[in-house]
Amino acid sequence: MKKISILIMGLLVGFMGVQTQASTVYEGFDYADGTNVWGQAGGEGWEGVWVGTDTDAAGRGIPEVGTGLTFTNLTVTGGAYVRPQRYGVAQSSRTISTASQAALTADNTTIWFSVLMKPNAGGSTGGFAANSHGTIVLGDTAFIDSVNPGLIPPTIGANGNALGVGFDGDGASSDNIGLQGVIYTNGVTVAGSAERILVGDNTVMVVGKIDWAADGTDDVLSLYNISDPLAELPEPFTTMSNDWNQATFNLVAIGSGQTEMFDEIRFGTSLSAVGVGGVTVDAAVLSIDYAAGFVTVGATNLTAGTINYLQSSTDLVAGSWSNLYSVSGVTETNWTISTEDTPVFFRVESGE
Ligand SMILES: [Ca+2]
Ligand SMILES: [Ca+2]
Repeated sequence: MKKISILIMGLLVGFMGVQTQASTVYEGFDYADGTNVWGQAGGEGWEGVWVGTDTDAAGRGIPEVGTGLTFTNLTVTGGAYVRPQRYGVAQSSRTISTASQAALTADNTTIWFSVLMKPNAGGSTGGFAANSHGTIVLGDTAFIDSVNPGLIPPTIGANGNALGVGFDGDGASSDNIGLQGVIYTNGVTVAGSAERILVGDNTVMVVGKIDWAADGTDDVLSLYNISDPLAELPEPFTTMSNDWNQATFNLVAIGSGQTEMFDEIRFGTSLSAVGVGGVTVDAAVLSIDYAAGFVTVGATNLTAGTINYLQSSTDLVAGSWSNLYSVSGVTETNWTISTEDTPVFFRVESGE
């Protein structure tokens, strides 16, 4: 990540680079492997524990803590939510705290979420991922388990409202599993299947952007398929709109009938708060020292893995910047410059 700090001759200037904001809500499923998800109380920004139901009389589909999902350049913790076997239909939900609800549901704001998802945990789980419609939403009502989400998304409870993302299996092959937006309005399901994307049985990182409008105007959900959390956000693969009164949205709900995995659930008020583009890089700190005929600019906090340029300019606001020196492979250096020249502003630029 590019980082710049500017030093005005005779004045020490150091400031921080891009800061990573904390998530408002986070769940990494950092619980003992193999334990029931229901009753777990960890993570951040929640109120109470995971609760749920499963229709398999033997309880074989009750979600448990499995091996955590990972994704390049995403910070992860603990295990993951996984249905160990396909039998029955499961629905789980957890209430977010009053403070989280207030932070995430205000009109005329944009919020973000991210989640790792995989249709099939693998192994001899009895799963048939090709049918998967495992879905995760933010809303006001939990899913019900009495309708099998084998061909359709999970069904929400009476008059429920929610929005999120789910798998869209075609029932034929794991390779054909898609990802789609799913929204619920007064209990009615709308699947964004026309804009589904193919993901197969892989771990996918989905980012959601929600623009909450004022009542009377549609709120907008945009979903992004992330290949690298540190790269620029791609174009959304789908957008869906509806005019919700989202102030009552206080549940994260998961519904599934196969062996789906969900992990690293984040909600926040910025993209960096959900793990995207959020690497904290401190800008170089510059110091300055004079000696007869020379000025020494010292730099610390450099990024060792990239090229760091000392640049100068004669005009801090409108001037162009020229490279004077460069270093790489170090985190600090001293540059000694003759003061016979006219540049009066110095900065470090990293990464190009
Ligand atoms: Ca995890
Ligand atoms: Ca609204």
